[in-house]
Amino acid sequence: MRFIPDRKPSLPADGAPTSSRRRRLLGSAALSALAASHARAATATPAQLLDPLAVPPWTRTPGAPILEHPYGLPSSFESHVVRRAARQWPMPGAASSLTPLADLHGTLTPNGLVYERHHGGVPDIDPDVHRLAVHGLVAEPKLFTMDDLLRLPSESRVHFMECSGNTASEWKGSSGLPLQLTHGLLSCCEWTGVRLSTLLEAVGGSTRPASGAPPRWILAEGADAAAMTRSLPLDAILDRALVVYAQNGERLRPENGYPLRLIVPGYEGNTHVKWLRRLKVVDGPLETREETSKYTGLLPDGRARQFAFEMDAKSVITRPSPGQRLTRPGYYPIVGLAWSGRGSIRTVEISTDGGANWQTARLEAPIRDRALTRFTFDWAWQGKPATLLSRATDSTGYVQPTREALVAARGLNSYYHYNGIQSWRIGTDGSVSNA
Ligand SMILES: Nc1nc2c(c(=O)[nH]1)N[C@H]1C(S)=C(S)[C@@H](COP(=O)(O)O)O[C@H]1N2
Ligand SMILES: [Mo]
Repeated sequence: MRFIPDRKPSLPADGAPTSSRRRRLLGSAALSALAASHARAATATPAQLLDPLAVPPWTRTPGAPILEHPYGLPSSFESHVVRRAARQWPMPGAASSLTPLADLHGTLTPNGLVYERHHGGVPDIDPDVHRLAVHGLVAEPKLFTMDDLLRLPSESRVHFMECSGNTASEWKGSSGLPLQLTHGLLSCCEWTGVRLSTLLEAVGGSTRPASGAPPRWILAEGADAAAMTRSLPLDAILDRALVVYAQNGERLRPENGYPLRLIVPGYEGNTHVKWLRRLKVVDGPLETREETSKYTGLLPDGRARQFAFEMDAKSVITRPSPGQRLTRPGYYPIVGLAWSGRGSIRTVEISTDGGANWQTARLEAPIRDRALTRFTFDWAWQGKPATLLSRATDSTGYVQPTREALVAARGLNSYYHYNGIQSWRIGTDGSVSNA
């Protein structure tokens, strides 16, 4: 069983990230002000320290009792941090909602904010009745109950999931939309379940193909009204794919596949079949609807890209982003997220002048395989117009392309797999827009 250890970020004693650039940008005035307040804190009497602090209403009475919400909720002051839909869907069951990336911190998406994409609504599945069939080219085909699966060796891994339709809004140029609606078909969770290879061992292994036989594929099918079905190249995903029953420490949410889903790290979201009820080992792709009529990309020469499984390296600045505002010139951290379906993130570069100059951002550890990685770049806004860009390079050396390069390679009939460099425009008034 594989175990990916966490690396702790190296922080100095005061807990602030090490950056001489940041110190330089903060300026000596800001630093000496900081030093002065520390000195005051050291010499002031307790009475002086408390003096300016009024006693607010919530300190004057006892707070709410325990178990007011047996399942906890965010603060009522955070009620704007919710999933949103980009448009009114004609059939609300076949729709998507997007993750509010600009309001999130770190790299894990809270379960209630994981983006949703359903083709036939969210089924209400009784886990005691649900079964997973593993059959086809295997030694001992089997029906698993949830209890059977919970008794198999499990592992927990952090991976991003991105719908291949994410950011399709930008194919034809800047959409003007905010981050949640351009990049919000993206989440990252700690998933817990059984490795696909472990599951296949539990059915006696797949029957060995004769030499010269076609490569093995596996068909995954969901129990929802859409019966979402995809074929996947088995040997490529065998050691990585997980059949999961939990996300971020609790059982899957209904909208994310309760009680069971497939996670194929790095592959387009559509292959992460939810409400999983069947895995069939086959000797080639079965050319289902979702891999022929959908989830292919029409190229300029009239041919279509099929089985473009891996999500190419991509990054986006989450702060500042459209809808936010810089209130005065001075220090701003430019923060964002980078990810790659082919491995880990090696570097993220930032330009604040529309791509003329690039500088390297800091990456926050741990930098995990096929997971969101957070970056920070220390920046001083001069109070003038600026155009902010981020560009990711992954562990294979692949560099996130410009929109122009993508269009040159794929044309304008493509919808899926848009990973172009995103630009945010800062106005003289500090406003941020997607222009
Ligand atoms: N059974 C089933 N699995 C499914 C889907 C679906 O509609 N039905 N949608 C797919 C698509 S297109 C995506 S992007 C992801 C979305 O997963 P999420 O809703 O948990 O974010 O699930 C995939 N798995
Ligand atoms: Mo998707």
